Amino acid sequence: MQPAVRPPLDVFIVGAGFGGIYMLYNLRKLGYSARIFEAASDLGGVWRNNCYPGARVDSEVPVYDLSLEELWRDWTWTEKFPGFEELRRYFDYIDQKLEVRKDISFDKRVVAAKFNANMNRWEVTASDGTVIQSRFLVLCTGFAAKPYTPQLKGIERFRGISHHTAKWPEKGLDMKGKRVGVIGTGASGVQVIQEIAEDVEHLTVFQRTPNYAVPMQQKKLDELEQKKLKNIYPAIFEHRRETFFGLGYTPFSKNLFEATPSERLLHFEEQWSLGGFRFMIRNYADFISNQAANDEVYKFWKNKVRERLHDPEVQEKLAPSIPPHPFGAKRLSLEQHFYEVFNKPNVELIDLRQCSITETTSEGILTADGVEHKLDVIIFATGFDSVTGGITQIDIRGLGGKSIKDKWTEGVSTNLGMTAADFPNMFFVYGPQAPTAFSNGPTCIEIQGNWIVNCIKHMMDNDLACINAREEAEQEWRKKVLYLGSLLLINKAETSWYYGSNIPGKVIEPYMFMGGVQNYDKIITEVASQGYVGFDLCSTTVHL
Ligand code: NA7
Repeated sequence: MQPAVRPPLDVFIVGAGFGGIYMLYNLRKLGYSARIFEAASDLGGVWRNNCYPGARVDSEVPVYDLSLEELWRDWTWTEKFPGFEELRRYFDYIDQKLEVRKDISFDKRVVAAKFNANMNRWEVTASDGTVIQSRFLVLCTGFAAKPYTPQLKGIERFRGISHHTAKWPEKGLDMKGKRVGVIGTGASGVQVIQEIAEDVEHLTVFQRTPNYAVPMQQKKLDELEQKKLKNIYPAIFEHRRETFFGLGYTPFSKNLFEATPSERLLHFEEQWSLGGFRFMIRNYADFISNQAANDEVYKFWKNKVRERLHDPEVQEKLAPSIPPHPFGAKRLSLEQHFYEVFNKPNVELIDLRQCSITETTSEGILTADGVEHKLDVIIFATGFDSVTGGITQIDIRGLGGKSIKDKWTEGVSTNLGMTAADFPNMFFVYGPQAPTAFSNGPTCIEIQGNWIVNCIKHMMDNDLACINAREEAEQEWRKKVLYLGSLLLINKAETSWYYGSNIPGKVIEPYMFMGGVQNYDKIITEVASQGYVGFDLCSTTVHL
């Protein structure tokens, strides 16, 4: 039996996180029909899948809020960096206010999308066989939608429980009194390690590259304090889009060696104690492009971390004398008591650079020194096929049946980090070659979301059937993205999802626009105001 084909929608959206909700609400407000398919069973995007112990956001509120419809007026956070449970409640609250759920189908994983050039329509298929047609397709799949689990030899033999942090069981997992191994010490690893260390019987941390984690400086927030601040929230939201990382932290303009050593020390200490990403963003302007300046920052960080660790061997593993990569070349993580965990008698740190994993046994993990680490639970905190994975895991076919995955085999090319040539009427939010994850999520999503909504409106108002990015515009954009990446020391990390080098076989290149949110906003606004220069807009059907 053929699946039923429904009448076309104006816009079909994939994903019900911040991006999808923002798109849906704004499109609906203009009177367009729009629908979301979401693979998970509820709202929240990344906060639906990442429900491991300790999962929380690294952007502080209210900067992490959606600024939409003054939602913030009736919402009060309890923590400066909220955990996933509170973030899920925030999504419920958004639904209460904006009634988004009624236009979302949950437990619907989109597996394919095909552009019909005769009708200028996308035909989207879900894993249950549902087919939907729409004029426009907007992918809001998020930058961390495809978890990566390394294929450890013998993993099928392991008799205990194993989970990736981003595929954590919804009902949770009781690890009290268990022997737990965590592979990976990125943002997720840091969070889960510091959260469970107290409760588990024994924790074995398998670290490949030390994480340059900095203090989150978490804080409880009360209602009164937030109430007092609310009159400046509109200014905060306005300001965040004018800053490099969209977080509202104004960067520091001075170069490191222009400051005296004592001035430097005071500045480092100040940013360190203010917490969050300030130690990175408000650090000296040249630390991410000048190796000598970077070395000074690393030295400060190393000493701070070492002060908190008792065992010199552990100090050397977590904060090595010789940095494995420049400070900030990989995304820093925010920690609360991560380093103190390694002073506990029930916690063991295995440095995989000295002694790698050989295989998984039925009882645990065997390392190259012949030691079998006996485990009841293995946690893979091993990251994602980031930025592109959420898009390429869907079989998306544009003009001439060309697939997006094939298009990007030799490297990513997009126009403005929102569209791709030969994939007409398709947009993506918080994806490749945009400030994605090199910025605060909601800031980037709102900037891109507004641009896409306005573009769709322009098409509708002018009876245009089709918008397609031009190849030459795409090549220009790619050049810009690669050039901006080359200015930073970021390309010096051996395995980094910023560069795709964390995934075996993935093309190694900068996957994001690293030129700053405010600059990105200016560029895309200019393109629209010039009548979508770099795009072909047509009122008739496009054929290859
Ligand atoms: P990340 O930051 O990609 O971290 C993954 C971690 O897993 C990292 O420490 C990796 O070591 C480690 N890893 C990956 N593969 C292996 C293998 N094969 N063996 C051992 N260790 C491995 O992912 P997260 O989930 O922590 O964070 C992703 C982003 O999501 C984060 O930045 C936030 O923006 C939210 P490596 O450093 O590559 O040596």
